Amino acid sequence: DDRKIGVLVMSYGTPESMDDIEEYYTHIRRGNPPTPEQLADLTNRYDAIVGGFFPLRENTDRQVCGLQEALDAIAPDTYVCYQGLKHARPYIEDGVKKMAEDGIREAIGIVLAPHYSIMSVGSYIKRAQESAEAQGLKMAFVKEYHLHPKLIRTLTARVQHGLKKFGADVPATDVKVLFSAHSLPERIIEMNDPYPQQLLATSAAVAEGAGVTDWQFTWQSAGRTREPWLGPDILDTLQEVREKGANYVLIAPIGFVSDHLEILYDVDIEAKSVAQQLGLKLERIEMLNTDPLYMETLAESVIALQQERG
Ligand code: FEC
Repeated sequence: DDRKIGVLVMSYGTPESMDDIEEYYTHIRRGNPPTPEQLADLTNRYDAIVGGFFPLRENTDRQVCGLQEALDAIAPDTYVCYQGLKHARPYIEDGVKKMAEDGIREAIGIVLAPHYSIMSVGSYIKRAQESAEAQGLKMAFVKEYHLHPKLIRTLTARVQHGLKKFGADVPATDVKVLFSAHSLPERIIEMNDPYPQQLLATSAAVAEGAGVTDWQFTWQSAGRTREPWLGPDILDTLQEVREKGANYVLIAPIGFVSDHLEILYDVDIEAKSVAQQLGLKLERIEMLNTDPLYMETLAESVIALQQERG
């Protein structure tokens, strides 16, 4: 239906099966195949979380359906959602092509990541924009939604719920809250990238909403490359807060919106095991996945941009 407005929902992407890990990893590494050791290491991490099942794929599918429903509830028969992944099929370019084939002339792009960095959301947008131009499609993009009131509200509720995970005899004031997000190479700082500031703004708003005063922000999941990445890394932060006397830590990975490798392995297995060695009790907030307030955040961001466009 060419009167409908396309919505390209973009997400990181995950392999379809264990056999696809090499192709996926090669794509992330911009065409450079991983060494056998690197491939084995990544395969082992997927094995450890799921053993042949990739939760991000299903979660992204559900989020796209959830956004479609949220859009239909606010503006029936107006928007139609498509999926485009950064590192797996259907790629961003496949999603744009599909919209064009379906006769869509005008579309909005949005990424399933709330904070803008030129190296993250910026690169999704660049690829979508280039392909839209090639297909003769008019596209506009939601760049960020990290302070949308409904996003803050649902993250706040999740932190409040998380604070109770330590049991009735542990008062919330005894818990150190660590907000986290995916690290990026340090050179984004020289580019004046808004990513670190936006992450701090979300953290501060959620901490305030939840009445948390003892919190800090830390990075996680830094890439395995030679250049320096933004720190402090979560594993070092755990050690530091332990040395300063913390007994209970709640991780709030506000830079992510789904259960996937960076949560189920990097936090739930790796960080938990370091915490255990340090004698720290560690819990984490539940990820958003298809949280209705998150779906409304996305839908309202899309609609606001479309209205602005006129
Ligand atoms: O569950 C899954 O299958 C996918 C989990 C996953 C998510 C994710 C999110 C982000 N990444 C970001 C940046 C980078 C940069 C590099 C990089 C490398 C990897 C590797 C894997 C991986 N990332 Fe990722 N990322 C996920 C998975 N990421 C696997 C490769 C092995 C490794 O280093 O661990 C470095 C690329 C290079 O080598 O040059 C940079 C950012 C996000 C959060 C925003 C978003 O979702 O787009 C930023 C989920």
